[in-house]
Amino acid sequence: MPDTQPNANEFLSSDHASTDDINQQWDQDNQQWWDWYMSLAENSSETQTDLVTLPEPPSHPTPDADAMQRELDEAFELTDDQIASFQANSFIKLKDVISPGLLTLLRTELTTLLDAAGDQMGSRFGSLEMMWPDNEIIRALVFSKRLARLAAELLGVQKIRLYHDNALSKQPGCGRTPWHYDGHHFPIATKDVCTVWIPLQAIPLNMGPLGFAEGMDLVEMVADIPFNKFDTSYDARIIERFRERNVRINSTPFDLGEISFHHNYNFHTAGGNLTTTPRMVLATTYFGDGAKVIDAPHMVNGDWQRFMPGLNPGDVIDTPNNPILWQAG
Ligand SMILES: O=C(O)CCC(=O)C(=O)O
Repeated sequence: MPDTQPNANEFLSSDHASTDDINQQWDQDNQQWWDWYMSLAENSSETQTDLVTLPEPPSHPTPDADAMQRELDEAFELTDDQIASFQANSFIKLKDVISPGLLTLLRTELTTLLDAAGDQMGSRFGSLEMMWPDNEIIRALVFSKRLARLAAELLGVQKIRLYHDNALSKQPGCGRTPWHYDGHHFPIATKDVCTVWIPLQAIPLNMGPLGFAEGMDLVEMVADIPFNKFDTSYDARIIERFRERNVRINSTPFDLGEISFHHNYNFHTAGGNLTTTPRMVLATTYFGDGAKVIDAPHMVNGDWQRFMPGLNPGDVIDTPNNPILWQAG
C-alpha cells in the first residue's frame, strides 16, 4: 500500500491523481510540470521571514550583435584540473564566463518573454522553453560555441547536441527546488548530458543559488528511496540520507558572470527566493551525439516530445530541434 493517499497533489491531472504509478506520460505542459515538481520540495525548515528588499540588478552597457557574437564564440580555456573536478564531483562553477553587459541584455529579453507568457506571477517558479527558434538573442546564447565547447570538454565527448533551453524565474517568495538529478528528468539514455546554468544577476544565499551534492555515485547511494509524486517525502529522505552519509554540498552564492555546469547524475537543489528580486536564470541542456531516447519515458520526463518531435522510445536523437552545437577538431 502507498503511504500517501492518491489525489493528494493539487497540481496533478485527475488521471495522475488517481494512481501512485509514475510510469504514465506527463499530460500537461512544462509550466504545469514545474508547478507540480516544485510542490515536492520540503519547505518546513525554511523560517518564514519577510522578503529582503534588494536593489535592482545593475544595468550594464549592452553589447551590439557583433560584440555579443564575438564573446559567445571565443574559447574559454579549461584546465585539466577543472575537467577532472567536474568528472569527479559532477558539477563545476566557473567565474567571469559571461560579461555583465551581455547578462543585462539577456535579463531584459527574458523578462519580456516571461512577462508575455504570464509566467512571472506570484511566488511561482516561472519556466519557458524552446525560445531559441524565435529569438535571436536567446539563440546566440544557446548556440554559443564558447558554452557548447565547455560542455563537450567537461563531458569528454567530440560532438555536442542541444536538448533544450530553459528560462527559470524563481519569483520572490517561491520555496525550495527539491533535490533531484536530471538523469531522472531528461529521457536521454546516456551519461553524457550536462546543463549550463547561467544566472542573469548575482545570486546571494537568500535568493536561492543552485546547490550541488559532490560525487558521481550518489544516484546509487539513494537508489532505494522511492520517488513519490504526491508529497515531499522523496526530497525529505534525500536530505536525511545525504546528512547521514556526510555528503558534501556546495551551495555558495553566484557572482555576476559566474555560471555552473552540472552532470545528469549530479544531485542538486536550491533554496527559496527570500528576496524581492526574481532569481532569473537561463539553463541549456546538452548531450553527446548518438544518444537515444530511453526505452520507457515516464511523467518525470515532462513534455519531452516537444524537444525532440516525432521520436519514439529507443530512437537516436537527431531532430532539427537537437542540432550539433560543437564538434571537436
Ligand atoms: O533553478 C532551479 O532552482 C533548478 C534548476 C534545475 O534543476 C536544473 O537546471 O537542472
